[in-house]
Amino acid sequence: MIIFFFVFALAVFPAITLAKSFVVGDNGGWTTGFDYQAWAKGKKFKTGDELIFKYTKGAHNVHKVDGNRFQKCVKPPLKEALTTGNDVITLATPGQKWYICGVANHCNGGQKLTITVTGKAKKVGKNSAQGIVKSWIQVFIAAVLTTGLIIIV
Ligand SMILES: [Cu+2]
Repeated sequence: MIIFFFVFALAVFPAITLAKSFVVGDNGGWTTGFDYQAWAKGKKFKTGDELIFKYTKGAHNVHKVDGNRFQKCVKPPLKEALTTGNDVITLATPGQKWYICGVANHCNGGQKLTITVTGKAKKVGKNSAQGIVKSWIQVFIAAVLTTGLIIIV
């Protein structure tokens, strides 16, 4: 019962809805031979959300590109690539975004993703712990609401 109220309280508090993190390709990760447009289909990307590109370091990388480079798989200089194997990109502004892998011919092989981000532009906090703090506040408020509901009932 308590858990039910807790979940209910979380659900009815949209004002502080958490930003979402999307692991690109889910368990498949960022790799070749994967249909990223199919993966993105039906997902709602909002400003403040994160994309996480997971891959074996060295096997792939991530370039944020424009639509033209995306179409033609034109790689930017390697030094501009994200290469950690666990690259987190915060979607700070609305609009269409394009990402490609710059390793070998992977982009031509389909390792590319385009998404459309909705929402208002957000200042990306320099402190990445901000999101975690926010989530704890949400849990706290949910807990308070839950307690309140239990007392009322
Ligand atoms: Cu690749």
